[in-house]
Amino acid sequence: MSETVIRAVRGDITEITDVDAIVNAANESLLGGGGVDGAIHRAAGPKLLEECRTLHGCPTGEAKITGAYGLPCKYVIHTPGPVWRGGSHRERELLASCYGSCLKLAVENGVRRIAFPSISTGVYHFPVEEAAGIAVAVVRRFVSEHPGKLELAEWVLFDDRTWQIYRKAIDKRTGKS
Ligand code: AR6
Repeated sequence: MSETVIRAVRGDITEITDVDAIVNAANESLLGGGGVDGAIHRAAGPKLLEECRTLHGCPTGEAKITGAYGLPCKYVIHTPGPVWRGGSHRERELLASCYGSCLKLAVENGVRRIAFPSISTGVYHFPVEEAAGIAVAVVRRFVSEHPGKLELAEWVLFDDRTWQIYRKAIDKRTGKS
């Protein structure tokens, strides 16, 4: 059984062509917004919003799946991350739950290659180092508990600083640095 590749790449998640699903850092309405959510809806086209309207929102920490329409993948997995409010409002637990919910939905739908953005670290202000540590830990645990299910789990990071932080979090856990 080949091992799951876990990596961080720099780029625009709407342009990733070699995955089955991309994850959207959404809000509870699932009706679009700014940041990566806005970019995903723009690239997918209006049919994505039409499908999202049928879902009636999603609680923070959970996830829902839709088609990808104009995007070069099969599915979009939407997850509202927690807004950072100082760290004592279950933010860490909710962020971990976002990653866990997305991964569970992914394998239930036969997704073998998945790309995440940096959930909650934009307008929701979750500190990036901590978010990266949580994200990498949840993905690693899931992969070890579901061997052979995923070929690739990656983060596609828009800016250089965020990319470097996720790279470090991944390297730390593989003992590379
Ligand atoms: N590809 C990859 N990453 C991106 C892209 C892109 N095309 N565009 C932005 N990012 P944010 P959040 C990065 O604010 O903090 C929306 O309005 C961005 O640089 O998009 O979870 C939703 O509707 C940052 O590193 O998501 C919600 O209301 C990361 O994506 C709210 O924002 C996440 O930033 C969610 O806030």
